[in-house]
Amino acid sequence: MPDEFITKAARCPLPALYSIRMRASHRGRHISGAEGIINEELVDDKAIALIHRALNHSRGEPDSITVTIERIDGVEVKKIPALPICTCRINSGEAARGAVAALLNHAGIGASTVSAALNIIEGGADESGAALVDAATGERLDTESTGGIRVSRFGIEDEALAQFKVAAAGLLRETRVLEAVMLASKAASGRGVIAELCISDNPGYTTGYVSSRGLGYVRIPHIKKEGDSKGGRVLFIDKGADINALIRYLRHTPVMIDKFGGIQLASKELDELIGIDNCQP
Ligand code: PML
Repeated sequence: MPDEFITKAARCPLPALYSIRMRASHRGRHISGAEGIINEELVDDKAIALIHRALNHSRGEPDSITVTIERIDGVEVKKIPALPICTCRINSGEAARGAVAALLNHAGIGASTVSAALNIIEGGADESGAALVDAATGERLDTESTGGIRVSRFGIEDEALAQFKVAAAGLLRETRVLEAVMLASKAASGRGVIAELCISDNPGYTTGYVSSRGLGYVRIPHIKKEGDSKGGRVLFIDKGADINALIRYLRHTPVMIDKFGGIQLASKELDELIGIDNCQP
């Protein structure tokens, strides 16, 4: 049959998937970034939403916004489950620091590596990506570029998203949490990643998280003071990991979350979280 008689639907029986990524900056300083993997028919709306978000960010007005839209063709999309979500009961900055150290220690990361990670995040280097840090020594492993490694090309399937929305009803900043959980879930699925620590660089957002495959996604309120725009991510990496392969995976492999991992809305004591070894009820 000549090509012109083959309808678009027959050539593309499944809707095409697109990776969409936004990055905004002001004089080279990172303002915001966001992304998703979405069906073709959502691309216009998502692009507009990302531009709107870049223009209305509490870190300031950007002078450069880049939106990249890329069709995912001929590449296998890896499916992963979302990490389960829970919140540690915290009422002070000091308790938050203690919880970060205890949770990471539970994941096998020593105190000196935790303080190396906090120095990177709070050093004010304004990195838009994640720092990769040797879990045993605290040494920085991503040396080939500045700005860290952006964990990229991830999305969530409709059913898992619908389950998240029902379960997270009533949660403040639901979209921010969802995006962070998606990123943390992709990061945790990378070979050699032991755990992650994230502190938001948004000056008005004081909840961060520690995540790992064993702990799940543990939210830590009061991880920084209101008004502080220093933040970032550190991924703690196992000694024998193939760093180049891991960086390729984190940046380029398309990943879809196909299972919602559950969310516990009521916060839990640190001891309880460490005792049960993940966020599942
Ligand atoms: C960010 O977007 O700046 C990081 C978000 C961390 C979200 C923590 C949470 O509330 O679960």
